Amino acid sequence: MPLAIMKQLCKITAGTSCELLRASIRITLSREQGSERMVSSIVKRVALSMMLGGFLTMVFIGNAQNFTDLKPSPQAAEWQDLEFGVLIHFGPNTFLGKEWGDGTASPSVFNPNQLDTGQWMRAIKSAGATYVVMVAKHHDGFCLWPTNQTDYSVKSSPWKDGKGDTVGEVAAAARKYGLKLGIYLSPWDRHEPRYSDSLQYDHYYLAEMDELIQNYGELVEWWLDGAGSAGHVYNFPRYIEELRTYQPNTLVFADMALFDYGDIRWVGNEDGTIPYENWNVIDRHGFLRWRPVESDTPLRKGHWFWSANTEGTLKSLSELLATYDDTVGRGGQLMLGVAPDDRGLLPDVDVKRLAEFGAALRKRYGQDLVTKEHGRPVPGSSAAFDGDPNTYWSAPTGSHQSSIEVDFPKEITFDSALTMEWLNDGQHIEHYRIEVWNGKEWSAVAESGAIGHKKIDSFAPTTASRIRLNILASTREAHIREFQLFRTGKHSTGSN
Ligand code: FUL
Repeated sequence: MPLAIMKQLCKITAGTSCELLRASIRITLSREQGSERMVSSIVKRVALSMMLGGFLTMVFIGNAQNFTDLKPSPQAAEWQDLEFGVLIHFGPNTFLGKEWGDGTASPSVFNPNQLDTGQWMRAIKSAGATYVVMVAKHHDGFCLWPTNQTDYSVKSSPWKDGKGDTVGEVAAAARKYGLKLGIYLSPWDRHEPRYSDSLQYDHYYLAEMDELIQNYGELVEWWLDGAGSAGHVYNFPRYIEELRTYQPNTLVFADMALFDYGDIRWVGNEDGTIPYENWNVIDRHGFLRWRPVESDTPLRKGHWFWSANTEGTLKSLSELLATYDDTVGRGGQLMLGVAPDDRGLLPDVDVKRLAEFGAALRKRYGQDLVTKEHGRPVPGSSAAFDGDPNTYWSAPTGSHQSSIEVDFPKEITFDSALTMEWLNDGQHIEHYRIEVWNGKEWSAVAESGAIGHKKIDSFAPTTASRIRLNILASTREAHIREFQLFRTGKHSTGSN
């Protein structure tokens, strides 16, 4: 009997495990002569613990995760290339001067008489944004598309005699102007009576979501706002299942406390700052996930919705430029909030500021000195200096240190560097210096840690003809999409 069991187990377990099992049975047999029942039960116990051990080993190996081994999905890599999006808030709050409506406002207040989503998109585009996320429903529960799930929507408003569809107009204009589209559908709903019943509300949210994900074309981002939801239980896995069915490439933004396994994480503030260092892989309850960060911040300080007499809160150009450097320049996504006014137009001052922002960004980072001043990269590294982020240079396989260098026919003066890591194989660079040759040795103008999608370093104006990116530590061989140099004239802030 014990031998039969052993043979069975030998088929289940393999190699050395089987040897161990045989040895343990041999010992058992010699000690427990004649007690077949006892042997059999010990064998069963040994077998069980070995099977359990094997199972746990398999689970462990299967789940073994390493921060720098994780890679982004193709969708995440593409989304990170978008870098700068705009979040649009518009609804009854716009007409009532509120930030958070309580869901009691009459739909009759929603009546923009000059609504022009083309004007919104032109202004957004002028800032250099690549996509828009439209708030289809804020916490007040009012739906900006003619939903069949509630009467609390544009259908009950005087705007276009209840025949309008703001989400539809935004979707059409975004496509016309070459901007990708995302949707914000607030989980917290202060109007809908079913909100008090989690199960019923899940059905309601799902039905609303179904309309939005099936009728407005491809969506690049689905925004789950965590505000107001403390204590409410949502069936997020079900929502995301539905989203993935119809929009398999949409990335889900969510505060980590709201939804454990979103695709994009909230930065934790609305100031337009991403704390450095910024790594894309995050440990959430022991589970590692590629979850890049997004920083949402409104164009008018403290105002996601438009309200009268708040022009003074409009961020200055220098604040916006600092925001860009502290978000995109730290490898994250900038999500800037804009708010059409009660006419349905972006106010002139906002339009002007957006255009100034875009122009200043192009002035700062539009003309790379490496290409402009005919920089000559060391052989083999030209892909990092060609101004094309679709090509990249790779350090020798398996290396943990490497450098790339460029020299110029004439000295150049520069005060900023923009470096992009190719992330498709994971994020690897941990420590680097930007150095100039002073005739005798290399000296550092900037020293920093993670690079990630994009890293902007700023320093005092420096003049040199030989410049290098010296990668001092990378968990695997480094991959660099771009190493660009600029003379921006910005105030020196040192590297971070
Ligand atoms: C927050 C909301 O409460 C604000 O009203 C706004 O929508 C912002 C983008 O997210 O959590």
